[in-house]
Amino acid sequence: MDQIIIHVDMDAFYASVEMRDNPALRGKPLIIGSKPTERGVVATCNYEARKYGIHSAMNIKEAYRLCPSGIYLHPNFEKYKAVSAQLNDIWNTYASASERISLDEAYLDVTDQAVNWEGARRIGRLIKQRVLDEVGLTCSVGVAYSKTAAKMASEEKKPDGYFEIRTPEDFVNLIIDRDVKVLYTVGEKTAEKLHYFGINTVRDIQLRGDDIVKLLGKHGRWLSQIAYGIDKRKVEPYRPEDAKSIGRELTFQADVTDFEFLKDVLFLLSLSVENRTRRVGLYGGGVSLKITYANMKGLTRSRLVPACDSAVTIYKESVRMLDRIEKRPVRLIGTSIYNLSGDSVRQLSFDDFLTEGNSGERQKLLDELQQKYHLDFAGNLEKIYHGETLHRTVEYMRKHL
Ligand code: DCP
Ligand code: MG
Repeated sequence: MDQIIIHVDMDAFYASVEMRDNPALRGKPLIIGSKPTERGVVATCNYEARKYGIHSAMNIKEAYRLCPSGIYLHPNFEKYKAVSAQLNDIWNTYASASERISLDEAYLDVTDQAVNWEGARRIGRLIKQRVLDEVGLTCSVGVAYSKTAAKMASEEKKPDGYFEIRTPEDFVNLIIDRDVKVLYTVGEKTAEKLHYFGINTVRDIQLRGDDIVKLLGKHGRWLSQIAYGIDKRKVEPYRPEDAKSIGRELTFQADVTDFEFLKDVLFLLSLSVENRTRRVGLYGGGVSLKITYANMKGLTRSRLVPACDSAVTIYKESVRMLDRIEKRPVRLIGTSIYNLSGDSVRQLSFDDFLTEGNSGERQKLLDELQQKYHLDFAGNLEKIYHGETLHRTVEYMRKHL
């Protein structure tokens, strides 16, 4: 055995923190995200609410239709970040390398500390116990020979789960007849494509390796490896705040000369950056704008800002920089935040992400955008955050200028 990896993932994270701190919420369907009267989505919900079919990223109106008796709360990011820091302190004790994926999830390389599988089991159990005793929350732990298998294992017995996958054979036996979506990196889009070509299960991927490489290229090669349980990736000691920046950029199908349109695009890009930044619980100390002109000449501009994770700020700062550059046809535009840190000396209270200082403005900008281009995001903003949909939306907007 080359490595022993633990994947730990909190159960219904935001919702569990709220239930921990307010016993009155326990045992009832609890949905964290927007309120039913607002526009927005479900960030997460507790397991009682999941029985009604509610899940992350669902339109809040749809959630309300499924469960009008549920309790709907705004998220409290500051609190989740503090809890996340506590969790990391516990996890990291047992790992030679720890890779934070989001506020509630990490890979731990425990090869050295564990020595063998019995040792790994002790560590896995200990982590669960300490998280419960010291933080008052449950988590699910997967112990395995690879990252993919460890993630699979932690999901296998959720919530409050514990599961081991010691060998590639065990991994393959577990998933061979499951839908391709079970594999890490197979999202809705890829699954749809594979299904279309009659590749439905992991077994089909094994059998049709060549087709899959033809169909998906490099991603296909990865999938045909992972279908046999082969994953040599190491746990990369990484904290999201070590990343240099979080950004989003977009190349247009045809060059853009209308700078007002560019501003609208910047708002969508800013929403996407905001989403990613909040998911990892960080703030930016600066905003930067990137442009590539039609003649391939590029430029970037940056400005320092107070701890920032909001789309409105990213947008406004980017627009301010855009106003000051030469107006020539643009081929690519991007915005990002940099100088990332986990701490904020906040003037704004984040108790509630929709009553946040500029949330009225955020909604106003969204409404204007929708009217101008005859769009209806109603709860579908989550989709915009993914590159492909963002790209399609922007091209649609351009045609409806
Ligand atoms: N989150 C979010 N938007 C999403 C998905 C997740 O804001 N589309 C937030 C809320 C979650 C947290 O990230 O509490 C962790 O995400 P997970 O996918 O791990 O979901 P949970 O921890 O809530 O539930 P599970 O028990 O399935 O892990
Ligand atoms: Mg989780």
